[in-house]
Amino acid sequence: MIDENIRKISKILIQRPSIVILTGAGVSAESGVPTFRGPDGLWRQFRAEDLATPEAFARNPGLVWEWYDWRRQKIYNVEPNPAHVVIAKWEKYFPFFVLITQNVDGLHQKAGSTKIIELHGNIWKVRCTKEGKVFENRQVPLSQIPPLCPDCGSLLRPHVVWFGEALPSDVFEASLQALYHTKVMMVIGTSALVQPAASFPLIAQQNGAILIEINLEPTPLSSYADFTIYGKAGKILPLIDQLLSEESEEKIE
Ligand code: BV8
Repeated sequence: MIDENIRKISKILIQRPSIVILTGAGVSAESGVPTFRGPDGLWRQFRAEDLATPEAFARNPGLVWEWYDWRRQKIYNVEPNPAHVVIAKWEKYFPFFVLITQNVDGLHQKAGSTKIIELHGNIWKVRCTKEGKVFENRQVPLSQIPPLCPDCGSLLRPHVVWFGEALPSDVFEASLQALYHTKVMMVIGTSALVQPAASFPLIAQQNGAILIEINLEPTPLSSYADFTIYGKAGKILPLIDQLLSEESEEKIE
C-alpha cells in the first residue's frame, strides 16, 4: 500500500522537475553507518560536539585521530543502500538536480552521485596543518596516529568541517545558489540541529520551493515542511522512484 503522501510527492516531482536534496546521517543508517544522535548512535560515548572541534584537536590530536580511525574502520567496507542508489539515479532524471550532503562517509559517491556538495568534508581525505595540502587517505587502520604529512612531516588533520569552523566559502556559495533556484527541497535523514545546514531547507522554501522531509521522527523542520513522510529512506525513496518511472512510461506511451 503506497502512502497517499508518496503519491502526491511523486506528482509534485513530475510537475516541478527541479530538486535540491539535503541528506544527513539517516540516509546512511541502513548501510550500517551509526548516526550521530539517534538511539542507535554508536558515537554516544563520543559526543561529536566535544571531539569534532579545533580545540579538541589542538589539545589532543591523538585522541581525535583515534575517534576518526575508529569511525573509518566502522565504515570502510559498508555499501550504499537503496536510498543512495535512487538519489544517484535521480541526478540524471531531473533537469535541475543538486545533492547537498552533511555526511562525510563518501557513500553517495560510492553509489554514483557526481552532482554533490560535501558540506562538512570527507572522512577519507586528510589535510596538512602546515601547508593546507589535501590528500586522499584510505588507510584502515591508520599505521600511525596522529598521521604526519608525507611532504613536510607536519601533523595531518581530517579534511572535515569541525564545530566552530566556517564552511568553505565556495561550498557555502554553491549551496545558496542551488537553494535560490530549486522548485523542490527534499530533506532526508537529518535531525536538522546543525547549522548552517539546518537553515538551508527554509531558505529554499522562502524562495518558492516545496519542502519535503523524509525521516523516522519529527525534527525542528517538520512544522515547516509541506510534506513529511515518516519511514526509512531506503524504503521510501524506491517507492517514489517507482511512481516516477510508471508516470514517465505513461508519458512516453
Ligand atoms: C559554523 C563533520 C560559523 C565532522 C559535522 C547558528 C548559526 C551558525 C552556527 C551555529 C548556530 N548555532 C550553533 C552553531 C554552531 C554549530 C552548530 O550547529 N552546533 C549545533 C550542535 C547546535 N555549527 C558550526 O559550528 C558550523 N560552523 O556555523 O561556523 C562560523 C562562521 C565564520 C567563522 C567561524 C565560524 C559547522 C558545523 C559542522 C560540524 N561538523 N560533521 C565529523 O563528522 O566528524 S556535523 C555532524 O552533524 C555531521 O556532519 C552530521 O551530518 C551532522 C548533522 O547530524 P545528522 O546528519 O542530522 O545526524 P543525526 O544523527 O543528528 O540525525 C540522524 C537523523 O536521521 C535523525 O533525525 C534520525 O531520525 C534520522 N534517521 C535515522 N535512520 C533513518 C533516518 N531517516 C530516514 N531513514 C532512516 N533509515
